[in-house]
Amino acid sequence: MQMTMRWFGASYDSVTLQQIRQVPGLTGVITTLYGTKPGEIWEEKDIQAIKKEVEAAGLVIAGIESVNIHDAIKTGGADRDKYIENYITTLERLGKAGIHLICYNFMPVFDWTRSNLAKVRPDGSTVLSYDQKIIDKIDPNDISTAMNSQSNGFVLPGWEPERVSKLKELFAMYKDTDEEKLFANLTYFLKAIMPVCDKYDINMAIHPDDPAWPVFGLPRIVTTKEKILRFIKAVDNSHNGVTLCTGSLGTNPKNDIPDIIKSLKGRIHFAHVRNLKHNGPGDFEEAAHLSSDGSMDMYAVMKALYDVGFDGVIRPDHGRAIWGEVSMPGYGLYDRALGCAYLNGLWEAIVKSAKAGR
Ligand SMILES: [Mn+2]
Repeated sequence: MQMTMRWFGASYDSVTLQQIRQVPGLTGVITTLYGTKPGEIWEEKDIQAIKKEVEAAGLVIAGIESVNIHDAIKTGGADRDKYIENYITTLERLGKAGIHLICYNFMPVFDWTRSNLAKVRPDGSTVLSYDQKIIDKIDPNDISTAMNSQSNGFVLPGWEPERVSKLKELFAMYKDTDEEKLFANLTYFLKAIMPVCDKYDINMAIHPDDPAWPVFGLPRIVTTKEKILRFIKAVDNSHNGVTLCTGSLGTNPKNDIPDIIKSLKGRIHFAHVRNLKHNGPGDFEEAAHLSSDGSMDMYAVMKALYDVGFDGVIRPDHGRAIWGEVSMPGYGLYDRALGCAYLNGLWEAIVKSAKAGR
């Protein structure tokens, strides 16, 4: 596996490439052209510039998170083929630049959602949390204001103000999009892009919906083992794969993560490994990576990845805010670095035990 950290680009991130470079065992970053909008074709010069910048710091771009999907593709709108063509052009340019991993999501209207971006834990650290009872009281038109008011001044991925200013329009676009239509639109998109993925050996890794249930009455289709296997089988090409995000799938305690990993052998191209603490139905908070700090068995997760022969890119996903660091919520340096060290430690123990036949 290749250990990485997400980096949003020098103009958007509080963490520098030089700091990331000093995390032991870390060789790459997951980045994006953060200023681009869904549907835009990425400029070759911009791809080259960020590649050079990352490589100058002694790192590589291990993948892109995300190349976002235009709403016309998600809703099956009249102009979706134009946006799929744009997406293919971007993939072609990324493939030519030697980038072979793309993370994306297929969530309607809203991206990842939380009710609190700085819940204070007993040790004084703060974490992102979600409580369905609080979300149920929020008008969907106010959720972006609620999220962005807690962003520490950073632009939150998926919550860019220019997008959320068009909420009414977006809800109208998705009016007729139920689960089945969303599924059909996803497979239509995947079938259209597979040839370019084959040509440039690009692994597409869909990110699960977060949380893993419908929010504000909008359909969500990347939430359970059965639903994931359905579109994996519908477009049966190894380049059609997933981002195994334990923190997203794990929001639903019924999701057995090691079992999901085993069922997706060969199709997990990217892993986001972090822990959560369940406080009650529909109520969870993010935790430190260590198993004992949350509700998940992180050893079992890493062991399952090892057992299916996972050799893809991994990142610790989110971290807590600790030691007074101010960053984009979930994306400080300190706790993600601790997460990297812990996951690397688990992995080393698993590999050595397996080799010793224990
Ligand atoms: Mn994730």
